[in-house]
Amino acid sequence: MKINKVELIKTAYDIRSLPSADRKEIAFAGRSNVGKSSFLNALLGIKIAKVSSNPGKTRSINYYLVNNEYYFVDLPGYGFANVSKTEKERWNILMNKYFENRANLTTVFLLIDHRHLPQKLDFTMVEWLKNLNIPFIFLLTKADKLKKKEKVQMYNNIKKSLSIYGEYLYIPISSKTKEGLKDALKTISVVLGENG
Ligand SMILES: Nc1nc2c(ncn2[C@@H]2O[C@H](COP(=O)(O)OP(=O)(O)OP(=O)(O)O)[C@@H](O)[C@H]2O)c(=O)[nH]1
Ligand SMILES: [Mg+2]
Repeated sequence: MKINKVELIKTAYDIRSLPSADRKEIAFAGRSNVGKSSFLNALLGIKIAKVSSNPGKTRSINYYLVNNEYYFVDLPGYGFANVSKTEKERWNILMNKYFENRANLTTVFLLIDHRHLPQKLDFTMVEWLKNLNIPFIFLLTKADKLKKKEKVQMYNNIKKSLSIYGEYLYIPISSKTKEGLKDALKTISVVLGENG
C-alpha cells in the first residue's frame, strides 16, 4: 500500500460525531506520550497530527481519511498524571463506546514504549480488546532510544509479559529514524486486505 492522500476529516469529542462506519478503519491506541501522533505523521509522510512533549495532547478521536478509502484513527492517550476524575471518566466512556460501536474497526495498533514493560493500563487495554474480540497488534515505539542489546532484551521481556494473553505481533518502530515504518505499513496493508 502506498500513501497517496491524507485528510483530517473529523475531530470528535463524543460518539455521535464519528463518521458513519462505511469503510474499513484501523485505530492507534496507547499511553499518552507514547508516540501515536508522531507515528501517524511519520507513517503518512505528512505533519498532520498534533504532537507534544506534554502528555495529553490528543483529547479527541481524530479521523484521517487515507487514499479516499480507509480511516486511520488517532485515539486519545491514557494514563497521564494530573488528570481529573471527570476527565478519566470521560475518556473511559468515550473509548468504551468507540470500541463497542465500530463494526468496521479491523485492527487496533497498540503502542507501547520499547524502553519499558507494559504498565497496568496497557494490560487493561489488552483485556478490553480481547473481551470485545477486536484484533490487535503491538507497535514498540521510540526504538531509537535503545541500544542494540537493550532492544533485544526489552523486546523479549515485553513479549514475555504479554504472553499470558496469547501470541501477538510486535513491531519495533521509530518515528525519528523511520525504523519499522515499512514493516508497519505492510502489516496495515495486510489487515486492510490490500495486496501490495
Ligand atoms: N526519540 C523519539 N521521540 C519520539 C518518537 N515518537 C514520539 N516521540 C516524542 O514523544 C513525545 C510524544 O509524542 P506524541 O506523538 O505527541 O505522543 P502521543 O502518543 O500522540 O500522545 P497523546 O496525544 O498525549 O496521547 C513528543 O515529544 C515526540 O517528539 C520516536 O520515535 N523517537
Ligand atoms: Mg497524540
